[in-house]
Amino acid sequence: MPDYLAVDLGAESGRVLRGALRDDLLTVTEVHRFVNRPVALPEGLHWDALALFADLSDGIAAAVAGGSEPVAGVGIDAWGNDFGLLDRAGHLIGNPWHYRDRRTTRSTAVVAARVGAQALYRTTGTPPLPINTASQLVAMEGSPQLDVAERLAMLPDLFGYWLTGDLATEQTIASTSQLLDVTSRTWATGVIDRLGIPRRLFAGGVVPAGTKVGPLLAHPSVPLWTVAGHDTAAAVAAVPATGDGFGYISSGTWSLVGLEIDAPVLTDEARLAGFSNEAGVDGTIRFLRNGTGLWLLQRCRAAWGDPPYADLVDEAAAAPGFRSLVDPDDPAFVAPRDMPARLAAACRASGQPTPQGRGAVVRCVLDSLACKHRWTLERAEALAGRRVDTVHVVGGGAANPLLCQLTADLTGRPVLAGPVEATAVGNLLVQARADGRLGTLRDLRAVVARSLPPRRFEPAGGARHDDAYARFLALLDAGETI
Ligand code: LRH
Repeated sequence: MPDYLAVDLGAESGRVLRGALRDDLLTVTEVHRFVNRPVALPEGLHWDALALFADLSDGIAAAVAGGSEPVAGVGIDAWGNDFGLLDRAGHLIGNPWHYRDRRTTRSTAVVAARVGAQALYRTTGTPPLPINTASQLVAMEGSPQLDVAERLAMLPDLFGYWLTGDLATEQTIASTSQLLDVTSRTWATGVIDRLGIPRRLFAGGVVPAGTKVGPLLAHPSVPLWTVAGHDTAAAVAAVPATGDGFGYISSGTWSLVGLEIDAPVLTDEARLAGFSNEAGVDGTIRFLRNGTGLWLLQRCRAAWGDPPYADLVDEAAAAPGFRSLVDPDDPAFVAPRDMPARLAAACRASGQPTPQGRGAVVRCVLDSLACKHRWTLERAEALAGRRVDTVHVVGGGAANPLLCQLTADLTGRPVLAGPVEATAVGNLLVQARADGRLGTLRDLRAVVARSLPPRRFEPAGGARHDDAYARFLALLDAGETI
């Protein structure tokens, strides 16, 4: 039985993982891990696409050479929104921008003004966010790079193009652009025209997850498959749910909280609450909200000299709960530096005690994330008209027992935590299925539940959590930062 390789690119690190599917059990081993170091140039913040490509290529070469079984496929997933532009010779023009670069602060208003906020949402299902590809392209207006650009490649597709020489644009990653029609899953040419973005950039069309792209140039016996190129879509595909009544939190740098539904919710309420209808595998819709997640903890940890996460979580568990709360989506927390000081300033500004010491700061972050998880889950349920009985937490946050317990306590639903490697697992299983080895999405999830059984956290309930949540709601009302 052959193995598959997942290239999984995250904002902090990238990995190449090997997946072996034997008797409907998946085992995943990490082959290669590398740092992802954004580069700040005078003009702004970029990804180092060449370093990422060199690292992922090294990982693939090591995996193909090692291992007892042949490799039957490679798939690439990455964060959403970002892209490279190719010239008419197919060469990359400039360095891909980082979605955190500040050049897009005014773009969302421009995008909405040109298309109309309602019409834009009804067509694309995406609310205005500065990180959207649409916002980024509008911010590039007048750039000579756009004059010579012939094609746009979302980042996982760009790396796939470099691996094979063939550019395939995959649906789930394209749906993070705010330029894909949510209903037809083809490029929204009307929106593209109104935004003044050259239509030729989108000439190639869009293919679903599980499409064979072509053989790798460096390893001709190994094909590249499109997987769910958007990491969140790959993670949602790997939620080990056994029924339909579940909500999910893909918990990493971001907290993506939402539901899987069959048809998009395109109401004004959903738009104003900031919900996206992103494409999932098999025509599903990921109705979710992009919220700030463990980014707050990652940046605190960096400010403290990178102590182990486990130490920080232990210290937070020992600190008193719900003393001070912040809205994780407060724009004050977007920039990476001085996070503990920014959190303290937000607590002071809202008349709460400033957290003293690492444990108290981390506790403030985790309590606040759990409150925002509840807020988002309840909004998703109300907007989609559906109540969930279980919340699956997948991704890095599933390894944080305090965050999982607090999320169970606040939402009042059992939390099923794991797999931590959900993005890679989704990536691998989409390939195995495209290769004819699995059936429906439900079958795929059953493999995950059997191979990597989730850990269960029961909600504790109690007035303490409701009081804390009432204070959190008051904070949101005062800040209006949703
Ligand atoms: C999570 C994620 C998220 C957003 C953001 C930029 O890693 O993909 O869904 O698109 O990164």
